[in-house]
Amino acid sequence: MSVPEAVAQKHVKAKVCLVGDVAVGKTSLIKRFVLESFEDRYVATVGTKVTKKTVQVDWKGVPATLDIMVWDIMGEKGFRALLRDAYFEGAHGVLAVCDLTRKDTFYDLNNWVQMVRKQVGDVPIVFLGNKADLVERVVVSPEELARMGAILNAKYFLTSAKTGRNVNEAFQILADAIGHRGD
Ligand code: G3D
Ligand code: MG
Repeated sequence: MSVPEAVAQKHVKAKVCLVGDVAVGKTSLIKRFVLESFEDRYVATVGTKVTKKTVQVDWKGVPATLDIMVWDIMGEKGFRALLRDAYFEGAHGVLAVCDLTRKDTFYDLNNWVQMVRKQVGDVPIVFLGNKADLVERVVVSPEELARMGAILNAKYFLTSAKTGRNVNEAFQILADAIGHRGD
């Protein structure tokens, strides 16, 4: 009688929410991460969309397959308190995105983090300074992001949904942080 050689790997699931001002690139980053594509045509969307991507992580030290359920906010103008509860309910981690070419979106990271902490407590948060490909238009420096990250206890990445720079890396670091906590 044959014995199966491979023991089934642990399989876990996590909810990740993207936050950040309108047009910073949240939907584009998700498309890049999940579908490995970038569409130049902007499609205004309404409601919330969830997509899934599977990555490998250490789950409290044990290798595991993690299904990341990625939640995208759409129509941020209508992002009222009622929607907020449902959006953040049970979130394990958050990617907070700003547009490196618009300073106000960087300052708003602070407000987004306060909202996240209020809604879901102390989950891992990673900052993404997005649109790093628009080199001549960048007005937010890596040092500023680093400082904000240190104050708000978040790692940060300079990303581009357009070129793909650091997109997988940012999602993986967040997945690793979620796996490290393992809850
Ligand atoms: P949102 O979901 O945060 O609202 P979107 O943002 O993903 O819809 O992106 C808003 C606009 O920024 C889109 O352009 C999109 O193509 C562009 N964008 C997103 N990420 C990047 C990036 O990394 N680099 C560059 N150059 N552009 C990016 P339009 O012009 O269609 O509004
Ligand atoms: Mg969007």
